[in-house]
Amino acid sequence: LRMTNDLRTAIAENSLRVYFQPIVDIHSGKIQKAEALVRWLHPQRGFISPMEFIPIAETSGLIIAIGDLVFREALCWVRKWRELYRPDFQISINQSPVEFQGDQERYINWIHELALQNLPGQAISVEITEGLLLDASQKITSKLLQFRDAGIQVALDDFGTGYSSLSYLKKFDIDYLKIDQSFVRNLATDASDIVLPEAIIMMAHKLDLKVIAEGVETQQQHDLLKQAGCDFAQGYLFSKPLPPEEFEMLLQRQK
Ligand code: G
Ligand code: G
Ligand code: MN
Ligand code: NA
Repeated sequence: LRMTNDLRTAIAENSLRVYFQPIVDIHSGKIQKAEALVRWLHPQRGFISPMEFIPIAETSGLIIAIGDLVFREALCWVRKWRELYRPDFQISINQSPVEFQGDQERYINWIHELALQNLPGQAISVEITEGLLLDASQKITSKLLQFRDAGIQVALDDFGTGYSSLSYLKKFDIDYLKIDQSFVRNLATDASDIVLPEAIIMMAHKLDLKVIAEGVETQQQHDLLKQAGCDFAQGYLFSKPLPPEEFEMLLQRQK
């Protein structure tokens, strides 16, 4: 309860921060996208991980305000970065299941906001988890269609760790699979570990999906994934999540 109140105050006082982690096109080496990751700078406790406060935000309903805040912040930066550095730059936004299952009206507002700022839907993408697709309710389906119609892309986050709802990949219009870090971690130490990413990449491409590998920390992991045909990579090899001003310096340097 204490945490909930602190979190409510943090939102009101604008002390949540949005960091950005680069997503690199494996073939050109260029930063083409970023994932928005929220950070809470607590006045006494310092930075608190979203792993700790997102669950609290979900049960208290504050997740909606947090998601909207991340969306607005992402929009502001993606607009600038498309103008100055990369016309097709995209920022991906995490949507927790609770949040995604909420009111549809909210995403109508997002789409409206994009239009107001003269941004195409492709300026953002939404990361959801596999579990959501298992519950193939009308509510889920209509939201995915709503995104599709607006040009907003959809990524399946943490792919391979959940329910592996493979049949749903065909059924729903998904744009990206994000291979979970756990498949990337041992890539260099165990040669046979490339087998699963390879299979995921091959399947994804047959279904016309692009693949983003997460948690890429070493050049060796990167090279193996590149060889396997992976499209994008994200991880400490390139950069940890950064405050927007620092992220912008990376983009500027690559221009
Ligand atoms: O950066 P990392 O420690 O930052 O993130 C931890 C977890 O918190 C990840 O699973 C990530 O998806 C989640 N997360 C980070 N930012 C957001 C956000 O803005 N919304 C939601 N729903 N989850 C987020
Ligand atoms: O669940 P999701 O994939 O949205 O969360 C991404 C999480 O992974 C964030 O906490 C982010 O800070 C973290 N992360 C990003 N790159 C790396 C990496 O190269 N190694 C590790 N261990 N974690 C990473
Ligand atoms: Mn994510
Ligand atoms: Na992930």
